Amino acid sequence: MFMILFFCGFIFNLSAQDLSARNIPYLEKAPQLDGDLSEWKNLAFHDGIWDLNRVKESAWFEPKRNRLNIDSLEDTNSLDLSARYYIAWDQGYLYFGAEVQDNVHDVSESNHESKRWYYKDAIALFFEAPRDSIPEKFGFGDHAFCFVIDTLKPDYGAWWRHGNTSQTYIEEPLPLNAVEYSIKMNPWKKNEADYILEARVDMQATFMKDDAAMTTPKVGEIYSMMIVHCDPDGGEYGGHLLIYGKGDDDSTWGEVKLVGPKSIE
Ligand SMILES: [Ca+2]
Ligand SMILES: [Ca+2]
Ligand SMILES: [Ca+2]
Ligand SMILES: [Ca+2]
Repeated sequence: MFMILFFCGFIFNLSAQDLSARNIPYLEKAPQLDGDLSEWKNLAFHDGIWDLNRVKESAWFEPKRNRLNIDSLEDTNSLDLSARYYIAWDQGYLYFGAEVQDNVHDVSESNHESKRWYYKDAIALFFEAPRDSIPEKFGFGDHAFCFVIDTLKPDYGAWWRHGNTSQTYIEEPLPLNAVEYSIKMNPWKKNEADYILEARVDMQATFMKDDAAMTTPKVGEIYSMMIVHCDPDGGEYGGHLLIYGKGDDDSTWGEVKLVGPKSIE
């Protein structure tokens, strides 16, 4: 009996570890949003390089949604998409960074609509703040911050999909006072389609806008998070990597926890 309990406890511990919150560290010094992440990337949450092969090994992998396109004209031996993501916070902002190797830059499409960031090279951060146990699709508390990798920064370039108490899927540009970002193309002088995104989103102007109960973020708070990285490369809907979640249902998004500053050994 004792052995069975011990074994069950062991299995439970393993799965608890697997589901444990990813920690998002606090930044004591605000970064310069200049397309160079060096001053804060080691102080942020990051967990290595993501590409399709790694996503295929993940618990949330679904082949229909997670795929990359190799166009018939592309060199099939070349790298399609590989990225590192960095996330941090302070009292005012959530910070996002991404260092991306890409083979084809593609931010235009024939059926363009402002809300169609997912048909362009784009990185979207999906958050539920705070996390709850109710499965919702862009309901109250759900936010996607979507950055099209277009250095011209069109008005749809920083997009906000969210919900409130009466509506789901509200689609609008992030208000100018809620976002600041920079994109650096070809940062390593290796490939013109490579890029770095460095961005911040004002939490008061987004998470707290329609939620009277939402207070200034504090250490220990639990949110949900998913990253959606779009890479059409001349195709239609094209390539997508879904990381830490399975789609618009927020109950599939991974748990993240706001923590204090990270110490670097
Ligand atoms: Ca910087
Ligand atoms: Ca690509
Ligand atoms: Ca929910
Ligand atoms: Ca691309």
